Amino acid sequence: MIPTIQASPEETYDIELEQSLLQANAKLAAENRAQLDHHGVTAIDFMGAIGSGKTTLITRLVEKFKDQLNLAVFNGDATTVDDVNLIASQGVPTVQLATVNGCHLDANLVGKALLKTDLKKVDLILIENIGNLICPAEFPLGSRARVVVVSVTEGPYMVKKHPHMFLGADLVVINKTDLAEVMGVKVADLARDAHTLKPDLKVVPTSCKTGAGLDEVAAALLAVTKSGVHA
Ligand SMILES: Nc1nc2c(ncn2[C@@H]2O[C@H](COP(=O)(O)OP(=O)(O)OP(=O)(O)O)[C@@H](O)[C@H]2O)c(=O)[nH]1
Ligand SMILES: [Mg+2]
Repeated sequence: MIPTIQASPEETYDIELEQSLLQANAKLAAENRAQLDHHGVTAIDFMGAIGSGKTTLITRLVEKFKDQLNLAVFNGDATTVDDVNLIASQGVPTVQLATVNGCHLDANLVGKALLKTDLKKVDLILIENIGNLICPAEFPLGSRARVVVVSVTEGPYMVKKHPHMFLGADLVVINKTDLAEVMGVKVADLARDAHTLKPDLKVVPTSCKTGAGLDEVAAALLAVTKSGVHA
């Protein structure tokens, strides 16, 4: 028998701290959203495990969008400037969000990045969250849509094991499908697990390497963006 330690509701010191933190974040997220809506700006938050392909997907979307929309990109990265430099080299205004906790972005940091962004000149902000499939789910940022990028190289159980992440998603991208066969992972099984959690969830298989599925992702995000633009 393997011993299990199950946290109990009486452990209130943990719970009280977490609740007030989450409430404070939710309030700031609502303020971010109000500010974005006021300017007719859409923000989209890209979450997913380390290395799932968030930055690569954002670079592909920047290529697709940059002639039709005014873009900005916020890159969550606690340790390097590699991602933000890559995006900046595409000629898009960027802000690096270097978290202290290293495991998720929060609405306070995003609010500070908004202060550094000329919202009158931006239509769409793509936000790369910190690589993590757990904590970011609890910290809304004020975005209009949340995208989860899961790659076949993470194995077959990632969707089942992280339900909160997928329940909070508006779009799931199953990336690196070019490697599915060699990984022995069935894309259809990952999609089924996502739909078991949330039947109406939009799921798009992609390969950022071959370009498969990227037009469908772009179309879905464009629809979200257009719905946020002031008439
Ligand atoms: N074969 C293949 N490789 C990919 C694909 N998408 C991304 N990669 C590669 O996967 C690696 C990680 O991609 P990133 O875009 O840096 O991943 P990330 O999610 O931003 O990673 P972190 O910022 O560290 O959390 C890079 O070497 C990419 O070139 C894909 O669809 N197929
Ligand atoms: Mg990245």
